[in-house]
Amino acid sequence: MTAVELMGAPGSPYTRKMLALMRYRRIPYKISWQSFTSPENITHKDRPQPKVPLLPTYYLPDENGETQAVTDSTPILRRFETEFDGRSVIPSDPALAFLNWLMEDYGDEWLTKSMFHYRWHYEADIKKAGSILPRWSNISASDADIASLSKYVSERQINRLTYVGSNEVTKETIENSFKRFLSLLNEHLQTMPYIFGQRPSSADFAIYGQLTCLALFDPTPNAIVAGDFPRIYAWVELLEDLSGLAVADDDSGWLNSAKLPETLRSLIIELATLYIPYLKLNAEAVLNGAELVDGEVDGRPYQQNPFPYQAKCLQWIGEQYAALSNADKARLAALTADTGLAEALS
Ligand SMILES: N[C@@H](CCC(=O)N[C@@H](CS)C(=O)NCC(=O)O)C(=O)O
Repeated sequence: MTAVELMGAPGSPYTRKMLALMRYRRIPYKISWQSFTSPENITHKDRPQPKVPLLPTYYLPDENGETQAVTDSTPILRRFETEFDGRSVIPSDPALAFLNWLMEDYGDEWLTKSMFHYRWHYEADIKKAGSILPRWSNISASDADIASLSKYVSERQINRLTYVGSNEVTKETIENSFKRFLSLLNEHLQTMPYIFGQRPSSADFAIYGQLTCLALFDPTPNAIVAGDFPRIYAWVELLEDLSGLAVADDDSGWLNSAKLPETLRSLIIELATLYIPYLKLNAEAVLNGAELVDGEVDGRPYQQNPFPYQAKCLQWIGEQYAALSNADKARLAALTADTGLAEALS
């Protein structure tokens, strides 16, 4: 089997999401530890460039066999579902697959606000990230060279806090939601080892990706996770390499979708009352060409720059929902009754 090629960095939560996914799925890969912020981005200068420079960047054949640089973990991992057999990360029941899509999106698009906020807001986190991130793609660089790169990377990322939505207005909302999410996941992991049962789904890998930063690396959130949620810390380390995990060849291992555990329903409430309302607020601002997303999220004032990509995320959620059969929609409604999901999706 030829190896899938990509460029990424250990400090990138989406790179970590995909590396853990490929290990679990036993997809051979070849990675170059680079980032677009490395001025000496030598390895990939001569390669096709992606439309939007993001990590990870994959180099995959298009329909004519031409190598293209592609980004965005969500569609790429679904492409892998069709190209590589076995060990699927998408629940076989369409209603669960829809909930999995939502949870994956929450990890990628909302939990990442905590990741970026904690990394680039507090002094201790800025200092650690600034000194280590540039070394991951330049391990033999001199300390003097790293010092200038540290400054460059830190200033660049701190300037981007505004796009992610971390500011004085949203700080408390982001931090409260992070701690609440940890409590909910902590409860859920006491009923089963993964979000959708006895085997990992793409939502687990998305959440894991963000938590590699939050739980394992950045000192402020690391203290919260390791101190108050040691189960989650342990879970993140386990997800890193599931290549040896035994999973059945058939569809078994997904939770029984006749009835969702209460701990999963609590996580769905978070999607319905925080995440989807946030996506709607952002999409409205994008649609109206507003200069600012300005409203309320989680009962508190919320402001950030409009984020067109996340307006697309809402559209994709709508398309996923629309693609469900009427019977699956009815089952989903029954499974998630009283969570607020039906209202959020309307
Ligand atoms: N939706 C994308 C998001 C990828 C992304 O935002 N990657 C970050 C790094 S973790 C990035 O490359 N940001 C731009 C930059 O750092 O220049 C995915 O799922 O892959």
